[in-house]
Amino acid sequence: MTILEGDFSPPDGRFAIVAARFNSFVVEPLVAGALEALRRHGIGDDRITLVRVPGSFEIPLAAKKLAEGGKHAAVICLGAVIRGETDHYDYVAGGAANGIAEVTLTTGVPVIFGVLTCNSVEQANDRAGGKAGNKGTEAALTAIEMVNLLKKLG
Ligand code: INI
Repeated sequence: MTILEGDFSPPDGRFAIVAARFNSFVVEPLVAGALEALRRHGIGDDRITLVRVPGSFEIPLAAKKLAEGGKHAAVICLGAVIRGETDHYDYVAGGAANGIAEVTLTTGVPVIFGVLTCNSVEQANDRAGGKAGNKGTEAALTAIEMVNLLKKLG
């Protein structure tokens, strides 16, 4: 049997982070967690591109440009959509999720979904370094694993 899976050995290539400014009190800890994970896996700042966009809805377009550019091994998307009084939440969260899924499949570049979709600020804080960990860190680790897996898949 052949089993192929990515590991967390230091990967080659550049990594991009696309971060939404909306709900920055949640997104900035996600960015910090992602940067720390990349650095701890041997990816220096000279190999990291950080792109900021207004909100999570704008993440897919920036991710598409980066993925199509061919200079990045992976793109890590970070944002926080928090449910409010209106159905705007559903459009923003759905647009971000569907857009990111489309970009990763059409480009073949790992584009990681690190966009929190939460019912409350408390839930979001829990996932941005609180009791549920840091989803930015997890997104960066997922990017490293996928880059290493794709190298094996050829
Ligand atoms: N953007 C977010 O990243 N999170 C949100 O919770 C959010 N809400 O709730 O409105 C949000 N809206 C802005 C959106 O991403 C776009 O920037 C805006 O609609 C312009 O296209």
